[in-house]
Amino acid sequence: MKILLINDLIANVEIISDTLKAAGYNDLFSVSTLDQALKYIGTSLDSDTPVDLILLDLDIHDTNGIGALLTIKSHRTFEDIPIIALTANKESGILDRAFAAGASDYIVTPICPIELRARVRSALQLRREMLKRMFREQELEHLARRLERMTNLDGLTGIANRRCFDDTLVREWVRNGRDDRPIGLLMIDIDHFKKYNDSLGHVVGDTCLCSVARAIQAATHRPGDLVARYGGEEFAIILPNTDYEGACSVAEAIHTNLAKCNLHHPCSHETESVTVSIGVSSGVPNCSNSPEHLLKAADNALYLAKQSGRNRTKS
Ligand code: GH3
Ligand code: MG
Ligand code: MG
Ligand code: MG
Repeated sequence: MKILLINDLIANVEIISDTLKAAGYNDLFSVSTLDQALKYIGTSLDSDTPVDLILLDLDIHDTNGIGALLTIKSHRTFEDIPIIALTANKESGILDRAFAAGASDYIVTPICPIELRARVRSALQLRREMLKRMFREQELEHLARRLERMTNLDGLTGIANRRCFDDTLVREWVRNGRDDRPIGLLMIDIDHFKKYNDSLGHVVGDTCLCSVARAIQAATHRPGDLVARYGGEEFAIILPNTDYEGACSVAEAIHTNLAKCNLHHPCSHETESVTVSIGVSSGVPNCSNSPEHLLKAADNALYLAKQSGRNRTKS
């Protein structure tokens, strides 16, 4: 653990260094002015191991000790670093002001080595516990973010999963219904994907699913649009505040993007590349319809697109 000593009395510096080094605290850095201290703090802000404890002499001659304390504590990275205040005069009310300014402990000079060791040990112990707690909190935040991703994203393609789709559809249904706005819905299914897998294998099939997901994603532009993997080789898009015409233009963009990708399909006689069929529906949410109606309409349209030759959009 790193200790910074801010003190301009050579005698004190020597006794503190000797005592702490004898106690095994070897990472000790000593400065004699606040400017030097701030410079040191500034450089250790960039380092992995910033200061863990500051010993600050309040009677330092070039500055007011309480002001120095406040200046150090005003650095955001250093607000959590314990500061032990040193003073020759504990009767003057300076200790009250030191604690109010953020000191965590004090030592009256001349220094008693036994007291110094005990107070430093205790301050560093608290610092260690605080670092452990901070680390655990960071771990927990990291886990919470991972869990959130796992709950809402599809593991293969990285786009939203079915659960996220279902939740979003209900939310958008309520929101767009309140504003009397239409929701557009697209159901997208890869054509002859079973044959693709059968001839190229599942691993290549998985890669293809990722490429198709990207091509679909690239066809949407508004922040509220949600592209999801609905299941197997089916995708779905929720387009808030979008009518039939708008939804059909997104479908067209998907066909165009996929054609540009030109993913070779060994068993597709018509295009020789991977294509999709798309069903489109759109409607203003009201009490005589439901998200299920909208889904059913898009699904029926998708069936029609398959029946009438695939690689096309029906609504
Ligand atoms: P259609 O044009 O009528 O949609 O024909 P299709 O072959 O695409 O439809 P079908 O429902 O018969 O087959 C879907 C195939 O999608 C079956 C399965 O091999 C493949 N599939 C589903 N999920 C995955 C997956 O996660 N990875 C891979 N590689 N293939 C998948
Ligand atoms: Mg399918
Ligand atoms: Mg099918
Ligand atoms: Mg299919």
